[in-house]
Amino acid sequence: MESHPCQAAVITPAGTAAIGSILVCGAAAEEILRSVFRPHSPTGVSFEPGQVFVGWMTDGNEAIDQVVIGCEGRQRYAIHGHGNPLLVESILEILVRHGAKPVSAETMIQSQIAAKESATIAVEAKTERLKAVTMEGFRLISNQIEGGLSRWAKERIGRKDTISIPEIREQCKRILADSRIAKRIIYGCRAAIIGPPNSGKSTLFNRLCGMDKSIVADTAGTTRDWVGAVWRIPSLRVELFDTAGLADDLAAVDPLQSASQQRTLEMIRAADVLIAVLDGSRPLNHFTPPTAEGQPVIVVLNKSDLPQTLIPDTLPFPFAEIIPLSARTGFGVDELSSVLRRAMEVDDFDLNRPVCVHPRQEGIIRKVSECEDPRQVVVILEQLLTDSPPL
Ligand SMILES: Nc1nc2c(ncn2[C@@H]2O[C@H](COP(=O)(O)OP(=O)(O)O)[C@@H](O)[C@H]2O)c(=O)[nH]1
Ligand SMILES: [Mg+2]
Repeated sequence: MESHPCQAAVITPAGTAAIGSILVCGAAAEEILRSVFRPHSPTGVSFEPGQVFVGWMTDGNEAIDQVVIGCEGRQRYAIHGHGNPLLVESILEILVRHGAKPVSAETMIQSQIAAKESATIAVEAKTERLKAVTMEGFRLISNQIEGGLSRWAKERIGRKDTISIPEIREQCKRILADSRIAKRIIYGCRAAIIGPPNSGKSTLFNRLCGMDKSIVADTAGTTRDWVGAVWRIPSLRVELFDTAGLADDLAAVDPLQSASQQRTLEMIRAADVLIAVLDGSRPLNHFTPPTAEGQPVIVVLNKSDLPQTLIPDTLPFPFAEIIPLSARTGFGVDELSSVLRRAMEVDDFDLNRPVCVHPRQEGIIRKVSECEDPRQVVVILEQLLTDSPPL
């Protein structure tokens, strides 16, 4: 990779946040910082590893933002300022005007690590964890560097004379299955709230996302287009979608209703899990969720605050879980979060398990699982640890 005397990268996610951080690295980094950073301390700064300084980032005579600079290592400094994207952009722009090259966080980390070590999994993990949407996801990825997938591969290579092909196959199958669950913890999952009209989908959606985003009304067909929001529960960031109620007679009413039924079907296809909301106070009339294969269905028997007439045993479709709930009063909502975690298999998921956190790793584990020869297994596992990092 091309080395530049100073690279600068924003390392906090895009958008408004409490803190915005910029990493500045390279032989010219200290000189650039000295010309744009005005420390509070009258005795000045010595940019030694481990030191932290408070002061102003300046543009000529103008103070732009009060920041903390941490000297993370030799020629490696992290500027932590306020999270307003305009401030972060301004600081980056000042650094660039003084000679720094703007790069993406991924490029910065890859060039840093690639220069020091050849541990491919570490490079992949450190870049991939920038995208983690939960702390558990971040930890799960970090664990793969010393433990997890790295340790698993090293142990297999260390015991190369006793490798059993059926055992390796079984382990690879397990790693690939766990990787699917890991992805949900790292990147989140999508849940579509579906059901017949008027069952309380929008009421539940509003309660889960904590705001009145979807219109609630007694009129069937009120929700025309899907509405999305984020619902955070332990180890999961759930992208929730409220959808138009599914009913054949609505689709026949007019082109608009037919289009919104179509949109609901698209959301269902894109979801990892379906939350089918039924009105427990009425008998169910011709409703079967159009699920895709392997897509768990959680049935919510809504309106539990009213006398119940819907009998769960009579439901004409398979489902993973069923819970009574009242979207109006909030009864059962906490239970729904536990049920969802269970359906997504993230409950009790051991964050030290070996998992793939990069498509290259997945490709290699797949290759290992198809291997017939123990010697070939070792060669491929060595590639897993030492291939050049993908840039
Ligand atoms: N009693 C009761 N009424 C509810 C509950 N949830 C929703 N409703 C009512 O059911 C009607 C339809 O609700 P809405 O959320 O718009 O249903 P949607 O068509 O499935 O989105 C509204 O009058 C809601 O106030 C509930 O838990 N209990
Ligand atoms: Mg609705």
